[in-house]
Amino acid sequence: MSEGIILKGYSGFYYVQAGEKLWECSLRGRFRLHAQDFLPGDRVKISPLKGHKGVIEEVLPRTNALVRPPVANVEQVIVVFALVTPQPDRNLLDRILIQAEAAGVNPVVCFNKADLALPPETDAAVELYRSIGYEVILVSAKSGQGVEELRRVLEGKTSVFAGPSGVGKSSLLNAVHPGLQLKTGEVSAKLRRGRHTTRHVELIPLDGGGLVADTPGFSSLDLPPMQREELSRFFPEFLEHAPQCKFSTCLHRLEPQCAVKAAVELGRIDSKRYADYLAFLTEVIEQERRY
Ligand SMILES: Nc1nc2c(ncn2[C@@H]2O[C@H](COP(=O)(O)OP(=O)(O)OP(=O)(O)O)[C@@H](O)[C@H]2O)c(=O)[nH]1
Ligand SMILES: [Mg+2]
Ligand SMILES: [Zn+2]
Repeated sequence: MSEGIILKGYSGFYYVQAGEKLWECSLRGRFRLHAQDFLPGDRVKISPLKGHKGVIEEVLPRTNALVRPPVANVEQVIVVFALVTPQPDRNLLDRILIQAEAAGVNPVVCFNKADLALPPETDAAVELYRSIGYEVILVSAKSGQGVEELRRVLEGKTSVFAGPSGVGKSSLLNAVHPGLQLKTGEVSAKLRRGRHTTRHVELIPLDGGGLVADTPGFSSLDLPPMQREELSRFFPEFLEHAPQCKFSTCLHRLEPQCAVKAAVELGRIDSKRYADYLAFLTEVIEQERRY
């Protein structure tokens, strides 16, 4: 038996890389009812059949798994948004950051289409997330700006791209890895959205070592299950203010003498981030009721 990693699942088969070889594997009968338990990124034991065909015998324990995109054993999430076309959906960006942190995966924010945006606009988005403490890179699949930096970020690690349709995830991978020829699609002029060109999650081995998943874009994402008190830990910029709140249990919403709200009013915390926090808090409280 040899050990390998699932690169993708497609119409009942799993493509497993073991050593230099790519195996087309089916599942043992007893696994077939649980096919959703096999994700790209899963480490598996396979026994070879004829040629490049094999059977998955066993799946090894995971270190983590993301819900969207569904990939296991991830080391970092590259959160890809376009600076324009489509305009960044900041609420979704903040959700993806929370998902990554809750799964224990390092996020890297990647703003693409730098060639289309003017400096004041680009600086605002980049500076905001940098000031919070996130690693941010500014790239253009079209002009090549930042592509070398992205290549270095991906080298030797298992990464996944996450973001909406049309932001340029596949285009960036094509730029990072010449010769790849992943399909890319226009952004609809009418709907100002991407057209869901990428249909499946696929881990791609990189020349410099490492794997990166190209993934279908998505526009909604549920928050991970948590208690209401936990939410603020996903907003690192609140941390220095929260100890000055009058109540130690402050949810930074309606409570009097809240230092977080005061910081928002003084412009020390971004008001859109705070608005996302409040919207997420409502959602978390609704979720709590359902458990
Ligand atoms: N101007 C400009 N256009 C870009 C850039 N990157 C991608 N595009 C264009 O944006 C459109 C969408 O690119 P894709 O790579 O298909 O986007 P995607 O994120 O993979 O989309 P899905 O597969 O649908 O999730 C295409 O028309 C690309 O040519 C860029 O840096 N600058
Ligand atoms: Mg794509
Ligand atoms: Zn408070």
